[in-house]
Amino acid sequence: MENTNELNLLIQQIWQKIHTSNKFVIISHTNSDGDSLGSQLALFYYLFETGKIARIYSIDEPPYHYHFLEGIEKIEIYQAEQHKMNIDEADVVFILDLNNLSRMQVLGEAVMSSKATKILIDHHIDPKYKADLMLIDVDASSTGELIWKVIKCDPHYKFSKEAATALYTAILTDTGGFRFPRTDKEVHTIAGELVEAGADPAFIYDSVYNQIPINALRLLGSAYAGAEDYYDGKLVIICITNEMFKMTNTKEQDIENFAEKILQVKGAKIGVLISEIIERNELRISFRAKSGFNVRDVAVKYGGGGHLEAAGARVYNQKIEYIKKKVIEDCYEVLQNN
Ligand SMILES: [Mn+2]
Repeated sequence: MENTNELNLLIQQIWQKIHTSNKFVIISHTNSDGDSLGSQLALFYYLFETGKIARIYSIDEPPYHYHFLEGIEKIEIYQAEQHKMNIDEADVVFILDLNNLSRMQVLGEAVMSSKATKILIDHHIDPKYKADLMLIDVDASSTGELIWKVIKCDPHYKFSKEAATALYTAILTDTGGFRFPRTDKEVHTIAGELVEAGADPAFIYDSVYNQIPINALRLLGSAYAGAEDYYDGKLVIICITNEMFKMTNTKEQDIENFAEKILQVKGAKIGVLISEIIERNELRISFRAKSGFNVRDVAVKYGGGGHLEAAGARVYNQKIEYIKKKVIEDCYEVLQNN
């Protein structure tokens, strides 16, 4: 959203709605990440600490390297028989870091059929769901940053250590450790306030990033060894085949954060990671780019999406060599247009 005043008004409106409501449900996307989990938990703590009733529902388990977050056990795996009533009876359902409910299976259906006020808070473009209140700011570093702004409307609230840790984690991870282009002064100011409220940067960094299993390190080694570069090194591609997963005894969850490492190569403007997930006959394509190179449009061609500089797609029943060749061609256009 371009208009700051409009945005601030909306943030105030959302907080007013919180202030006058009592029962809340919070949901976010599948394949949880630091931003989705941190945003959900921070909002949960805020609601809980100000005397509201809040529940978090998910359709999958949070990854192990986020288990250090206080309150992670508050995230309940959604069971219609047990939980649908709570969604029906909620005053407000928050939809965080997510703009497409159709990917949420039964949980998405339950939210859509509920009479609750739906509030969507997100920083991705092109929403596919229309909520009652939509706080979408594509310039925000993370959904966590937007949650921070909403909570800051409360003149009486002081961030607890738990809420601060959750939000710091959200911002840390969605800025790739304060490195991505949208990491501005404001992001650092917010982070500073969160540290003041008790978030421990070294502990959080260590908990999130320094947790890779030794086998994942071996997989990364073989992936690095096979890296290919094109167009004077502006494009670097890494493929992880089923064979490589097998050789190192690793799985899909072991490749988290691999894609962004590609941009560490000198001169690389676009990094692509293609992973073969044989159980689903799927190729998972992750795109990362330096500022100004729009890889989102490439991801969209393959039925995916994301941010301008960090996007992804999944294709099915295709050969890895064929997709790689096509992606290389598509990236040429992005490099040309810049
Ligand atoms: Mn996010």
